[in-house]
Amino acid sequence: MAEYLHLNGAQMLTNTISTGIVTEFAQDVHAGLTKPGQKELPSKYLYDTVGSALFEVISALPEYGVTRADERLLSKHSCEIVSKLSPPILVAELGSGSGKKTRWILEALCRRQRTSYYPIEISATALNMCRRELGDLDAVSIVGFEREYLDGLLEVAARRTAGQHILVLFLGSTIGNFDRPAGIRFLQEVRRILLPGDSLLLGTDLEKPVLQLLDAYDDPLGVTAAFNLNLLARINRELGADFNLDRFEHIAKYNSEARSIEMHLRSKQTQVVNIPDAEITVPFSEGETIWTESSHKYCLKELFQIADEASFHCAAQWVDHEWAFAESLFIAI
Ligand code: AVJ
Repeated sequence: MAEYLHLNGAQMLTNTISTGIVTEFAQDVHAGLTKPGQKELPSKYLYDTVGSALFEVISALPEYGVTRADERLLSKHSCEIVSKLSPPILVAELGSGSGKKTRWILEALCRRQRTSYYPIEISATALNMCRRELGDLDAVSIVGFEREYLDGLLEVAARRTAGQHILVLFLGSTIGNFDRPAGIRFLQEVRRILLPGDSLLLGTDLEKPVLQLLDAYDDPLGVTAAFNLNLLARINRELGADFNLDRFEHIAKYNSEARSIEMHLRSKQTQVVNIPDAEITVPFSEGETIWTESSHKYCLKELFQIADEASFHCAAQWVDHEWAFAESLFIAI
């Protein structure tokens, strides 16, 4: 124990001596923009108050069918989905977003039981939207966790009473933001927190024609561009940086090897940006990009394999045919 404290203290000391960088956001910006080769920023930082609002608008765009497909499937099939679970169930959602599509699952569950619902979100804005959206469901008690997914899920698991099963919702194809190996590792971590008989409802966007994807991630109205550029605006607001947004542009490109659509911010000219709170000055050459997000697309078959690799059994799938998207129900084995 003493050893542990000692090591910990030493580590903290090194950190404070070498840098005055205080927030995790500043640390991640520092690491991503000083990386040799491709500069990058973690996609989770797209969702501040402005970014969360812009994502809601993206979800309403005709070119972006992901959220509507997810909602359609849940509105049509919630009763059938819930019928495959053994009660009593408590619900944990990784990244609740606005909570709109979760309503269908909660209503289906409420026909059988009072339901505890635990949204887990790093975005306080999204948590508030979700509380407002679902607050009217009388038979549902909502306790939100402003945490990283796995930390939040551990908290939920600690609240499980004997005989209760956990249903984890991971909707909207958020898993697509991980590359394939990291996605599997993440599901393995989720599985480690669960018990046999618990379940995971996983929403995934499916492979579709490249032109359709490019339109979905670079819409003509420029909402996705604003969503992406807001990350630089956020660094200006929160870290005192001097990004000139006119000197960067949003681009979407398909990575056929990874089967993912990528968002980047491309520097239109040679320039230097100061980010005081991340203690860096960042040079950009003309055409250089910051990689901000990857959205991986799946095929139905590989989801069975993914389930196996994470010690789940894929018990059922529901597919939307208007916009290729699937819900897969994984049961922990
Ligand atoms: C919310 C992560 C599922 O990857 O499609 C939308 C985010 N990025 N448009 C996605 C997003 C650009 C979205 N997810």
